[in-house]
Amino acid sequence: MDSKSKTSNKQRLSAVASAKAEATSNVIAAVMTGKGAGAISTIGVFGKKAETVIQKIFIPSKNNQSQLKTGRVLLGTINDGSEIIDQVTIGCEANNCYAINCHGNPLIVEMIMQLLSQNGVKLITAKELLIKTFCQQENLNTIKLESKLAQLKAATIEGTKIIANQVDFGLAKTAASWLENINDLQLDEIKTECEKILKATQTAKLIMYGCKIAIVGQPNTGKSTLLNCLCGRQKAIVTNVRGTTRDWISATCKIGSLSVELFDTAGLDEKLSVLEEAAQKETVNILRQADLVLFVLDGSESIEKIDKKILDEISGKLVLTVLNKSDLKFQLEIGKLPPVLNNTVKISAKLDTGIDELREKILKLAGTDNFDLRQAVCTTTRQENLLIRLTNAKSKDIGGAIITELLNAPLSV
Ligand SMILES: Nc1nc2c(ncn2[C@@H]2O[C@H](COP(=O)(O)OP(=O)(O)OP(=O)(O)O)[C@@H](O)[C@H]2O)c(=O)[nH]1
Ligand SMILES: [Mg+2]
Repeated sequence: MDSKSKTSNKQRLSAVASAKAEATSNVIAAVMTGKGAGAISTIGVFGKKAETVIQKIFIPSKNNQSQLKTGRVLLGTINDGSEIIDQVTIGCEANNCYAINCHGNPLIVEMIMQLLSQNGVKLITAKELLIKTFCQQENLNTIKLESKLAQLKAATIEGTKIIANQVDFGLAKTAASWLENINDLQLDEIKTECEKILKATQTAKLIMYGCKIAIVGQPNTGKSTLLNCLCGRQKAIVTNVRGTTRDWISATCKIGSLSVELFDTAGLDEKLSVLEEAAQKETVNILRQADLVLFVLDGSESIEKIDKKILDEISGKLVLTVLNKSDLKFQLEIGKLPPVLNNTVKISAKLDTGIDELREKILKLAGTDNFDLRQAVCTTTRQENLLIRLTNAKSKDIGGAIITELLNAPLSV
Protein backbone atom coordinates (compact mmCIF):
# COMPACT_ATOMS: atom_id res chain seq x y z
CA MET A 1 0.00 0.00 0.00
CA ASP A 2 1.47 3.41 -0.98
CA SER A 3 1.73 6.26 1.52
CA LYS A 4 -1.09 8.19 -0.20
CA SER A 5 -3.65 5.40 0.20
CA LYS A 6 -2.40 4.81 3.78
CA THR A 7 -3.18 8.45 4.61
CA SER A 8 -6.60 8.35 3.00
CA ASN A 9 -7.42 5.11 4.88
CA LYS A 10 -6.41 6.77 8.14
CA GLN A 11 -8.48 9.82 7.31
CA ARG A 12 -11.49 7.67 6.49
CA LEU A 13 -11.16 5.75 9.78
CA SER A 14 -10.91 8.88 11.87
CA ALA A 15 -13.81 10.43 9.94
CA VAL A 16 -15.87 7.31 10.69
CA ALA A 17 -14.90 7.45 14.37
CA SER A 18 -15.77 11.11 14.77
CA ALA A 19 -18.98 10.72 12.77
CA LYS A 20 -19.91 7.82 15.04
CA ALA A 21 -19.21 9.85 18.17
CA GLU A 22 -21.06 12.85 16.85
CA ALA A 23 -23.98 10.85 15.52
CA THR A 24 -24.68 8.92 18.65
CA SER A 25 -23.58 11.03 21.58
CA ASN A 26 -26.02 10.58 24.44
CA VAL A 27 -28.08 7.92 22.68
CA ILE A 28 -29.06 5.13 25.05
CA ALA A 29 -30.79 1.79 24.50
CA ALA A 30 -32.33 -0.78 26.83
CA VAL A 31 -34.21 -4.05 26.44
CA MET A 32 -37.65 -3.14 27.75
CA THR A 33 -39.17 -6.64 27.85
CA GLY A 34 -38.40 -9.49 30.26
CA LYS A 35 -35.43 -11.82 29.90
CA GLY A 36 -35.85 -15.18 28.11
CA ALA A 37 -37.58 -16.26 24.94
CA GLY A 38 -40.91 -14.71 23.99
CA ALA A 39 -42.79 -13.99 20.77
CA ILE A 40 -41.68 -10.35 20.73
CA SER A 41 -39.03 -8.26 22.47
CA THR A 42 -38.84 -4.50 22.60
CA ILE A 43 -35.69 -2.42 22.61
CA GLY A 44 -36.04 1.26 23.47
CA VAL A 45 -33.66 3.74 21.82
CA PHE A 46 -33.62 7.27 23.19
CA GLY A 47 -31.76 10.53 23.03
CA LYS A 48 -30.61 13.29 20.75
CA LYS A 49 -29.46 11.75 17.46
CA ALA A 50 -31.37 8.51 18.11
CA GLU A 51 -32.97 9.02 14.70
CA THR A 52 -29.52 9.08 13.03
CA VAL A 53 -28.70 5.69 14.58
CA ILE A 54 -32.06 4.22 13.54
CA GLN A 55 -31.59 5.45 9.97
CA LYS A 56 -28.21 3.69 9.82
CA ILE A 57 -29.42 0.27 10.86
CA PHE A 58 -33.06 0.19 9.73
CA ILE A 59 -34.34 -0.25 6.17
CA PRO A 60 -38.11 0.27 5.85
CA SER A 61 -39.90 -2.24 3.62
CA LYS A 62 -41.75 0.50 1.72
CA ASN A 63 -39.45 3.26 0.50
CA ASN A 64 -42.33 5.70 0.17
CA GLN A 65 -42.97 5.41 3.92
CA SER A 66 -39.46 5.89 5.17
CA GLN A 67 -40.10 8.76 7.55
CA LEU A 68 -40.35 7.91 11.22
CA LYS A 69 -42.67 10.58 12.59
CA THR A 70 -44.11 10.60 16.08
CA GLY A 71 -47.01 8.16 16.31
CA ARG A 72 -45.96 6.20 13.22
CA VAL A 73 -44.91 2.53 13.14
CA LEU A 74 -42.86 1.20 10.22
CA LEU A 75 -42.16 -2.36 9.13
CA GLY A 76 -38.65 -3.14 7.89
CA THR A 77 -35.38 -4.86 8.67
CA ILE A 78 -32.47 -4.24 11.01
CA ASN A 79 -29.26 -4.60 9.03
CA ASP A 80 -25.60 -4.94 9.91
CA GLY A 81 -24.14 -3.73 6.61
CA SER A 82 -25.54 -6.05 3.97
CA GLU A 83 -26.62 -8.68 6.49
CA ILE A 84 -30.24 -8.72 7.68
CA ILE A 85 -30.50 -9.39 11.42
CA ASP A 86 -34.27 -9.42 11.83
CA GLN A 87 -37.55 -8.17 10.47
CA VAL A 88 -38.92 -5.63 12.92
CA THR A 89 -41.39 -2.83 13.42
CA ILE A 90 -40.11 0.47 14.75
CA GLY A 91 -42.44 2.86 16.50
CA CYS A 92 -41.63 6.51 17.01
CA GLU A 93 -43.19 7.26 20.39
CA ALA A 94 -41.95 10.85 20.70
CA ASN A 95 -39.17 13.01 19.35
CA ASN A 96 -35.95 10.94 19.62
CA CYS A 97 -37.76 8.11 21.35
CA TYR A 98 -38.05 4.82 19.43
CA ALA A 99 -39.24 1.29 20.18
CA ILE A 100 -37.75 -1.53 18.10
CA ASN A 101 -40.09 -4.53 18.24
CA CYS A 102 -38.05 -7.54 17.13
CA HIS A 103 -38.56 -11.30 17.36
CA GLY A 104 -38.20 -12.54 20.93
CA ASN A 105 -35.25 -14.94 20.58
CA PRO A 106 -32.67 -13.61 23.07
CA LEU A 107 -29.91 -14.13 20.45
CA ILE A 108 -31.64 -11.73 18.05
CA VAL A 109 -32.09 -9.20 20.84
CA GLU A 110 -28.39 -9.55 21.71
CA MET A 111 -27.34 -9.03 18.06
CA ILE A 112 -29.41 -5.85 17.75
CA MET A 113 -28.03 -4.54 21.04
CA GLN A 114 -24.48 -5.25 19.85
CA LEU A 115 -25.17 -3.46 16.58
CA LEU A 116 -26.48 -0.44 18.49
CA SER A 117 -23.36 -0.52 20.67
CA GLN A 118 -21.12 -0.66 17.57
CA ASN A 119 -22.92 2.48 16.44
CA GLY A 120 -21.90 4.28 19.61
CA VAL A 121 -25.11 3.77 21.57
CA LYS A 122 -24.73 3.34 25.33
CA LEU A 123 -26.46 0.16 26.49
CA ILE A 124 -28.20 0.35 29.85
CA THR A 125 -30.63 -1.82 31.80
CA ALA A 126 -34.40 -1.25 31.82
CA LYS A 127 -34.12 -0.25 35.50
CA GLU A 128 -31.42 2.35 34.73
CA LEU A 129 -33.62 3.64 31.95
CA LEU A 130 -36.58 3.96 34.30
CA ILE A 131 -34.45 5.86 36.81
CA LYS A 132 -33.25 8.24 34.07
CA THR A 133 -36.82 8.80 32.86
CA PHE A 134 -38.18 9.35 36.36
CA CYS A 135 -35.35 11.68 37.35
CA GLN A 136 -36.16 13.87 34.37
CA GLN A 137 -39.68 14.42 35.71
CA GLU A 138 -39.30 17.60 37.69
CA ASN A 139 -42.21 17.24 40.09
CA LEU A 140 -40.96 13.97 41.65
CA ASN A 141 -39.42 14.17 45.11
CA THR A 142 -37.23 11.31 46.39
CA ILE A 143 -40.11 9.44 48.08
CA LYS A 144 -42.07 9.50 44.82
CA LEU A 145 -39.02 8.32 42.84
CA GLU A 146 -38.32 5.50 45.28
CA SER A 147 -41.95 4.42 45.23
CA LYS A 148 -42.00 4.33 41.43
CA LEU A 149 -38.91 2.10 41.49
CA ALA A 150 -40.37 -0.05 44.27
CA GLN A 151 -43.21 -0.92 41.88
CA LEU A 152 -40.75 -3.20 40.05
CA LYS A 153 -40.45 -5.42 43.14
CA ALA A 154 -44.12 -5.60 44.17
CA ALA A 155 -45.20 -9.19 44.78
CA THR A 156 -48.99 -8.77 44.61
CA ILE A 157 -51.63 -6.56 42.95
CA GLU A 158 -52.49 -5.17 46.39
CA GLY A 159 -48.78 -4.40 46.88
CA THR A 160 -48.67 -2.39 43.64
CA LYS A 161 -51.73 -0.44 44.83
CA ILE A 162 -50.10 0.44 48.17
CA ILE A 163 -46.94 1.57 46.38
CA ALA A 164 -48.86 3.55 43.72
CA ASN A 165 -50.64 5.38 46.53
CA GLN A 166 -47.30 6.49 47.99
CA VAL A 167 -46.53 8.46 44.82
CA ASP A 168 -49.41 10.92 44.93
CA PHE A 169 -50.77 10.41 48.44
CA GLY A 170 -49.36 8.37 51.33
CA LEU A 171 -45.91 9.16 52.68
CA ALA A 172 -44.95 11.63 49.92
CA LYS A 173 -47.99 13.79 50.70
CA THR A 174 -47.68 13.40 54.48
CA ALA A 175 -43.98 14.34 54.54
CA ALA A 176 -44.56 17.31 52.22
CA SER A 177 -47.33 18.58 54.50
CA TRP A 178 -45.10 18.13 57.60
CA LEU A 179 -42.51 20.37 55.99
CA GLU A 180 -45.04 22.91 54.77
CA ASN A 181 -46.69 23.24 58.20
CA ILE A 182 -43.59 22.73 60.33
CA ASN A 183 -44.11 26.02 62.18
CA ASP A 184 -47.67 25.18 63.23
CA LEU A 185 -47.10 21.51 64.09
CA GLN A 186 -45.90 20.13 67.41
CA LEU A 187 -42.93 17.75 67.09
CA ASP A 188 -44.88 15.20 69.12
CA GLU A 189 -47.75 15.25 66.59
CA ILE A 190 -45.26 14.38 63.83
CA LYS A 191 -43.69 11.66 65.99
CA THR A 192 -47.08 10.04 66.70
CA GLU A 193 -47.88 10.00 62.99
CA CYS A 194 -44.41 8.59 62.30
CA GLU A 195 -44.96 5.70 64.70
CA LYS A 196 -48.28 4.90 63.04
CA ILE A 197 -46.60 4.86 59.62
CA LEU A 198 -43.76 2.64 60.85
CA LYS A 199 -46.27 0.17 62.30
CA ALA A 200 -48.32 0.10 59.11
CA THR A 201 -45.09 -0.38 57.14
CA GLN A 202 -44.44 -3.72 58.87
CA THR A 203 -47.73 -5.05 57.52
CA ALA A 204 -47.45 -3.28 54.16
CA LYS A 205 -44.03 -4.86 53.54
CA LEU A 206 -45.59 -8.32 53.75
CA ILE A 207 -48.17 -7.33 51.12
CA MET A 208 -45.75 -5.37 48.93
CA TYR A 209 -42.75 -7.66 48.87
CA GLY A 210 -44.02 -11.08 50.04
CA CYS A 211 -44.22 -13.00 53.29
CA LYS A 212 -42.05 -15.90 54.49
CA ILE A 213 -43.86 -18.48 56.58
CA ALA A 214 -41.94 -21.24 58.41
CA ILE A 215 -43.80 -24.46 59.24
CA VAL A 216 -42.13 -25.94 62.31
CA GLY A 217 -42.94 -28.50 65.00
CA GLN A 218 -42.09 -31.95 66.28
CA PRO A 219 -41.63 -34.90 63.87
CA ASN A 220 -44.66 -36.58 62.33
CA THR A 221 -47.12 -33.82 63.28
CA GLY A 222 -48.10 -33.20 59.63
CA LYS A 223 -45.91 -30.23 58.60
CA SER A 224 -45.20 -31.57 55.12
CA THR A 225 -48.86 -32.54 54.65
CA LEU A 226 -49.79 -28.95 55.57
CA LEU A 227 -47.33 -27.47 53.06
CA ASN A 228 -48.77 -29.67 50.31
CA CYS A 229 -52.29 -28.72 51.35
CA LEU A 230 -51.60 -24.94 51.30
CA CYS A 231 -49.68 -24.89 48.03
CA GLY A 232 -52.09 -27.28 46.34
CA ARG A 233 -49.56 -29.86 45.11
CA GLN A 234 -47.46 -32.75 46.41
CA LYS A 235 -44.28 -30.76 46.89
CA ALA A 236 -42.99 -32.42 50.08
CA ILE A 237 -42.65 -36.14 50.85
CA VAL A 238 -45.13 -37.40 53.45
CA THR A 239 -44.70 -40.69 55.32
CA ASN A 240 -45.58 -41.98 58.76
CA VAL A 241 -41.86 -42.31 59.62
CA ARG A 242 -40.68 -39.68 62.11
CA GLY A 243 -37.93 -37.50 60.62
CA THR A 244 -39.00 -37.86 56.98
CA THR A 245 -38.14 -34.25 56.15
CA ARG A 246 -34.39 -33.65 56.54
CA ASP A 247 -33.70 -30.69 54.28
CA TRP A 248 -36.10 -27.79 54.16
CA ILE A 249 -38.41 -27.42 51.17
CA SER A 250 -40.10 -24.25 50.00
CA ALA A 251 -43.18 -23.57 47.91
CA THR A 252 -45.08 -20.45 46.96
CA CYS A 253 -48.79 -19.79 47.25
CA LYS A 254 -51.22 -16.90 47.57
CA ILE A 255 -53.14 -16.37 50.81
CA GLY A 256 -55.55 -13.44 50.47
CA SER A 257 -53.45 -10.38 49.60
CA LEU A 258 -50.22 -12.14 50.55
CA SER A 259 -47.72 -13.75 48.22
CA VAL A 260 -46.35 -16.42 50.52
CA GLU A 261 -43.17 -18.44 50.48
CA LEU A 262 -43.78 -21.47 52.68
CA PHE A 263 -40.90 -23.39 54.27
CA ASP A 264 -41.39 -26.97 55.42
CA THR A 265 -38.68 -27.85 57.92
CA ALA A 266 -37.14 -30.87 59.63
CA GLY A 267 -39.05 -31.92 62.76
CA LEU A 268 -37.70 -30.58 66.04
CA ASP A 269 -36.65 -33.41 68.32
CA GLU A 270 -34.44 -33.68 71.36
CA LYS A 271 -33.29 -37.27 70.60
CA LEU A 272 -31.02 -36.39 67.70
CA SER A 273 -28.60 -38.08 65.33
CA VAL A 274 -25.77 -35.92 63.90
CA LEU A 275 -27.63 -35.62 60.59
CA GLU A 276 -30.83 -34.62 62.31
CA GLU A 277 -28.91 -32.11 64.40
CA ALA A 278 -27.58 -30.45 61.24
CA ALA A 279 -31.10 -30.42 59.75
CA GLN A 280 -32.46 -28.79 62.88
CA LYS A 281 -29.84 -26.05 62.78
CA GLU A 282 -31.23 -25.26 59.34
CA THR A 283 -34.73 -25.20 60.82
CA VAL A 284 -33.61 -22.58 63.34
CA ASN A 285 -32.09 -20.49 60.50
CA ILE A 286 -35.35 -20.61 58.57
CA LEU A 287 -37.24 -19.72 61.72
CA ARG A 288 -35.11 -16.62 62.24
CA GLN A 289 -35.79 -15.33 58.73
CA ALA A 290 -39.52 -16.03 58.81
CA ASP A 291 -42.13 -13.25 59.07
CA LEU A 292 -44.65 -15.67 60.48
CA VAL A 293 -44.49 -19.13 62.09
CA LEU A 294 -46.95 -22.00 61.87
CA PHE A 295 -46.17 -24.22 64.87
CA VAL A 296 -47.72 -27.61 64.12
CA LEU A 297 -48.84 -29.97 66.89
CA ASP A 298 -50.50 -33.37 66.59
CA GLY A 299 -53.87 -32.81 68.27
CA SER A 300 -54.46 -36.56 68.57
CA GLU A 301 -51.62 -36.90 71.10
CA SER A 302 -51.20 -35.41 74.54
CA ILE A 303 -48.76 -32.58 74.53
CA GLU A 304 -45.07 -33.50 74.49
CA LYS A 305 -42.50 -31.34 76.24
CA ILE A 306 -41.61 -28.55 73.86
CA ASP A 307 -37.94 -27.58 73.73
CA LYS A 308 -37.42 -24.27 75.58
CA LYS A 309 -34.81 -23.17 73.02
CA ILE A 310 -37.44 -23.32 70.29
CA LEU A 311 -39.99 -21.47 72.40
CA ASP A 312 -37.37 -18.75 72.99
CA GLU A 313 -36.60 -18.66 69.29
CA ILE A 314 -40.24 -18.03 68.32
CA SER A 315 -41.12 -15.78 71.25
CA GLY A 316 -40.75 -12.46 69.35
CA LYS A 317 -42.48 -13.77 66.23
CA LEU A 318 -46.01 -13.82 64.87
CA VAL A 319 -46.99 -17.40 65.76
CA LEU A 320 -50.07 -19.42 64.91
CA THR A 321 -50.33 -22.85 66.56
CA VAL A 322 -51.83 -25.38 64.18
CA LEU A 323 -53.56 -28.27 66.00
CA ASN A 324 -53.46 -30.87 63.25
CA LYS A 325 -55.13 -34.27 62.81
CA SER A 326 -58.52 -32.96 64.00
CA ASP A 327 -60.09 -35.94 62.16
CA LEU A 328 -58.71 -38.19 64.94
CA LYS A 329 -59.76 -38.27 68.61
CA PHE A 330 -58.59 -34.99 70.16
CA GLN A 331 -56.22 -35.60 73.10
CA LEU A 332 -54.16 -32.40 73.38
CA GLU A 333 -54.76 -30.24 76.45
CA ILE A 334 -54.96 -26.71 75.01
CA GLY A 335 -54.78 -25.20 78.51
CA LYS A 336 -51.29 -26.65 78.98
CA LEU A 337 -49.83 -24.84 75.97
CA PRO A 338 -47.18 -22.20 76.78
CA PRO A 339 -48.39 -18.59 76.25
CA VAL A 340 -46.41 -18.13 73.02
CA LEU A 341 -48.54 -20.93 71.47
CA ASN A 342 -51.92 -19.57 72.65
CA ASN A 343 -53.20 -18.47 69.26
CA THR A 344 -54.57 -21.76 67.90
CA VAL A 345 -56.51 -23.20 64.98
CA LYS A 346 -57.74 -26.78 64.50
CA ILE A 347 -57.29 -28.42 61.11
CA SER A 348 -56.91 -31.71 59.36
CA ALA A 349 -54.21 -31.24 56.74
CA LYS A 350 -54.88 -34.74 55.47
CA LEU A 351 -58.61 -34.15 54.89
CA ASP A 352 -58.19 -30.46 53.97
CA THR A 353 -60.58 -29.25 56.69
CA GLY A 354 -60.22 -26.04 58.70
CA ILE A 355 -57.87 -24.65 56.03
CA ASP A 356 -60.06 -21.60 55.22
CA GLU A 357 -60.06 -20.68 58.90
CA LEU A 358 -56.29 -21.21 58.99
CA ARG A 359 -55.88 -18.82 56.03
CA GLU A 360 -58.10 -16.21 57.74
CA LYS A 361 -56.09 -16.47 60.95
CA ILE A 362 -52.83 -16.07 59.03
CA LEU A 363 -54.15 -12.84 57.44
CA LYS A 364 -55.38 -11.58 60.79
CA LEU A 365 -52.05 -12.34 62.45
CA ALA A 366 -50.14 -10.62 59.66
CA GLY A 367 -52.49 -7.64 60.04
CA THR A 368 -53.31 -7.70 56.34
CA ASP A 369 -57.05 -8.31 56.64
CA ASN A 370 -58.84 -4.96 56.11
CA PHE A 371 -55.51 -3.20 55.57
CA ASP A 372 -56.16 0.27 54.13
CA LEU A 373 -54.15 0.29 50.87
CA ARG A 374 -54.21 4.11 50.74
CA GLN A 375 -52.48 4.77 54.06
CA ALA A 376 -48.98 6.19 54.32
CA VAL A 377 -46.19 3.60 54.53
CA CYS A 378 -42.47 3.41 53.76
CA THR A 379 -41.48 1.67 50.54
CA THR A 380 -37.72 1.60 51.23
CA THR A 381 -35.36 0.95 54.14
CA ARG A 382 -34.01 4.50 53.72
CA GLN A 383 -37.45 5.95 54.43
CA GLU A 384 -37.93 3.58 57.36
CA ASN A 385 -34.57 4.51 58.91
CA LEU A 386 -35.31 8.22 58.55
CA LEU A 387 -38.72 7.83 60.18
CA ILE A 388 -37.10 5.95 63.08
CA ARG A 389 -34.66 8.86 63.43
CA LEU A 390 -37.57 11.28 63.29
CA THR A 391 -39.35 9.53 66.16
CA ASN A 392 -36.16 10.14 68.21
CA ALA A 393 -35.58 13.74 67.09
CA LYS A 394 -34.77 16.02 70.04
CA SER A 395 -35.90 19.29 68.45
CA LYS A 396 -38.08 20.61 65.68
CA ASP A 397 -35.00 21.82 63.79
CA ILE A 398 -33.55 18.31 63.76
CA GLY A 399 -37.00 16.95 62.80
CA GLY A 400 -37.24 19.45 59.93
CA ALA A 401 -33.79 18.47 58.65
CA ILE A 402 -34.76 14.78 58.68
CA ILE A 403 -38.00 15.48 56.78
CA THR A 404 -36.06 17.53 54.22
CA GLU A 405 -33.68 14.61 53.76
CA LEU A 406 -36.65 12.26 53.44
CA LEU A 407 -38.05 14.34 50.57
CA ASN A 408 -34.95 15.67 48.84
CA ALA A 409 -31.90 13.44 49.35
CA PRO A 410 -30.42 12.25 46.05
CA LEU A 411 -31.77 8.93 44.90
CA SER A 412 -29.39 6.08 45.72
CA VAL A 413 -29.95 2.81 43.89
N1 LIG B 1 -55.11 -38.57 60.46
C1 LIG B 1 -54.33 -37.65 60.01
N2 LIG B 1 -53.08 -37.94 59.65
C2 LIG B 1 -52.28 -36.95 59.19
C3 LIG B 1 -52.74 -35.61 59.10
N3 LIG B 1 -51.72 -34.87 58.62
C4 LIG B 1 -50.68 -35.69 58.43
N4 LIG B 1 -51.01 -36.94 58.75
C5 LIG B 1 -50.16 -38.13 58.69
O1 LIG B 1 -49.10 -38.00 59.61
C6 LIG B 1 -47.92 -38.63 59.10
C7 LIG B 1 -46.80 -37.62 59.11
O2 LIG B 1 -47.09 -36.59 58.19
P1 LIG B 1 -45.98 -35.62 57.63
O3 LIG B 1 -46.66 -34.56 56.89
O4 LIG B 1 -44.91 -36.37 56.91
O5 LIG B 1 -45.40 -35.07 58.98
P2 LIG B 1 -44.13 -34.14 59.23
O6 LIG B 1 -44.44 -33.27 60.37
O7 LIG B 1 -43.72 -33.48 57.97
O8 LIG B 1 -43.05 -35.19 59.67
P3 LIG B 1 -41.43 -35.06 59.67
O9 LIG B 1 -41.01 -34.67 58.30
O10 LIG B 1 -40.98 -36.44 60.00
O11 LIG B 1 -41.05 -34.08 60.71
C8 LIG B 1 -48.29 -39.14 57.71
O12 LIG B 1 -48.62 -40.48 57.80
C9 LIG B 1 -49.51 -38.31 57.34
O13 LIG B 1 -50.37 -38.94 56.43
C10 LIG B 1 -54.08 -35.32 59.48
O14 LIG B 1 -54.59 -34.21 59.41
N5 LIG B 1 -54.83 -36.40 59.94
MG1 LIG C 1 -42.00 -33.57 56.89
